[in-house]
Amino acid sequence: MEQYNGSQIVVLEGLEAVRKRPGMYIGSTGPRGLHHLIWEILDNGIDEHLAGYCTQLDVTLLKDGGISIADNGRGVPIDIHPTKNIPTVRVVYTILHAGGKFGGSAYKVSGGLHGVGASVVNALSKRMIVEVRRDGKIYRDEYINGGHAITPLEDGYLPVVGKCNKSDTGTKVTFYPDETIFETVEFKADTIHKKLKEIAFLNKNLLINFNDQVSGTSKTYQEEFGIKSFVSYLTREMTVLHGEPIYLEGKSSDIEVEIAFQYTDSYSEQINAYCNRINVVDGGTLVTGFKTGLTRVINQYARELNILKEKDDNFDGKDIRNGLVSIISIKHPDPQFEGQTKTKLGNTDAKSAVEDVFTGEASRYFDKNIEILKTILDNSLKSYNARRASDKARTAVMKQLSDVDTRSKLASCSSKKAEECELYIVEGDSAGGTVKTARNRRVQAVLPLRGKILNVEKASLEKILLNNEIKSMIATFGCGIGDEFDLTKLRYDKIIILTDADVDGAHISTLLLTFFYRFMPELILEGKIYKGLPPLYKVEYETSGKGKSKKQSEYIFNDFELDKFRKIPGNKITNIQRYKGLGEMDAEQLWETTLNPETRILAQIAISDTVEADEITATLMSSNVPPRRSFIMEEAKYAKLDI
Ligand code: 0RA
Repeated sequence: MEQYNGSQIVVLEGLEAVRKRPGMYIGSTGPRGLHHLIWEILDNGIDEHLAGYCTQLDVTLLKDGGISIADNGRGVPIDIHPTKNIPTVRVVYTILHAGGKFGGSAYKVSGGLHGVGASVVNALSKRMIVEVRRDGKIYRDEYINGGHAITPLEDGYLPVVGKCNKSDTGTKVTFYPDETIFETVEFKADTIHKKLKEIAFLNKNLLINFNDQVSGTSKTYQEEFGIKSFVSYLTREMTVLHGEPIYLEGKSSDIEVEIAFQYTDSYSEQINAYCNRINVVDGGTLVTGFKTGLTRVINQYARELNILKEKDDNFDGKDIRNGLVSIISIKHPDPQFEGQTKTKLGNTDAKSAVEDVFTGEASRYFDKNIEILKTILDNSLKSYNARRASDKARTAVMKQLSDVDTRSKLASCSSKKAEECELYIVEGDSAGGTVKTARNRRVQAVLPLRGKILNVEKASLEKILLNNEIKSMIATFGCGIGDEFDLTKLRYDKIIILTDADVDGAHISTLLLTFFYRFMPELILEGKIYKGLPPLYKVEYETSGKGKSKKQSEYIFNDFELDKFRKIPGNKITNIQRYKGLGEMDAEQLWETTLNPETRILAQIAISDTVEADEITATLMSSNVPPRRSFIMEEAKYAKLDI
């Protein structure tokens, strides 16, 4: 192993900071953080593609737990770095780049967790290998234990390990995440597939090969029509109102804008925004620009064509966006990402750029495609009329909400301090009854729901607001709905969904989550929604330590844990009871397993990606597709694992 020089000690101190507080750099050390490592390395290849030098990415999931990502770009420079005096490639992969990115790519970004740099991946890996192909030569550098270079340099340069064609250039990074840092180091092929598909949609024509050597399968992603195909993909299970998505593009003050959108018969709207290929989940200026442009253009046509009866009347933006599925993708030279999670675009020039491009290009498009314009106007008019009807319904509902009747099923808690109160939404009256007996009456309230709740994806707003289960939820939460939603008025710190661990229970919680996501998304975004995870088994067993055997019992929450339990030496299992539903537990058992904050398990519901979340709600909740159990729970964070 080579000697450390001064600059490398600094280097390692930098990477040591990453190892000490990985969460600060990659968000978490759970599966999400783990996969973030891949996205980080992929980003570099995508940057090279954006710069116009790379046409292909090859991702290989290796049998030994590693993953390699290769691009056919220019190859990371291997020359000696002017100030660090080591090969530039080693600088890239071992020096923590706070803020400014190496290479100065015009579109490199610092939004969200993106752009933290390849050195962060190295810091969190037990092994990393970088291979660069340039000038007909193959160079290789290897690092272990969080970024310690182990390849001896030859006269200061990296050794050449092979030859290649002069035109064959690129970079290949292989890494093995450190299992002392991550909760799990198992890459999920499914997660990678989804990401690669998204990357292909956002990077027209880029060829991406995914070779999964673990399962022995491979797949290629390439999208000739980019975000236009992305929209078609999102609407593939929906009823669309016009043939193909509308695709518009243009440039305004150095900002490249692409917009694709299509109307469907759904009652919700979907706007997925990307800045420099980064999903800005909370939208921001680029979304405002699109909304403003769309409202202006459609209202202008509505006036010209005398669509609205009253003279000075206008469509509401919401009327025009009803059933809309859209993608906005912009390329900004200096993006400002805002908000706690840095997932909102702040640049004011992005608003005017998107608005300008949309207004100009959409008018040009609609002048040539009158039929599609008429379809959109007709759809807006329907929502406009429905909105007027539902405004009346809403007023009526709001009046009713104060009636004792709609809230009679609620067993409230005595504390009125929202920050300590919890609301359990329980499937069925009978389980609800037991929870009422078992709970801590001071801070735990119970709202039993009768049977299935309405599928909001398939019902009009008017019908939704008249549904009894939904009315009692709105009344109980206290924070209103839709435009009038006010999180500060929420009466509970946690809203906990408690259903049986069977197909019906999964369906009910999916319907509830869909309702929250569509009408009170802040509840999910602010982490207020949880799922209670009741145990699946009660295991009675004897331990045979030192002659005496002791009878004991334990609750087990899933099959994986049961399997683990069976393998514990010395335990003799005498009985396994499988709980089919909450109703099989008595009050004491229910308290211990599902209500007691000390012993229960809650999964916090989160949304990581608006496209995925919207897509799942829209496609899986439509009537012809059976609901899938894994909805959103895949993103669940365990509030408490150590039981
Ligand atoms: C800056 C300059 C040059 C290449 C790159 C960055 C580069 C970085 C990465 C990271 C992963 N793949 C990459 N591919 C290229 C090249 C400058 C030149 O050749 O003149």
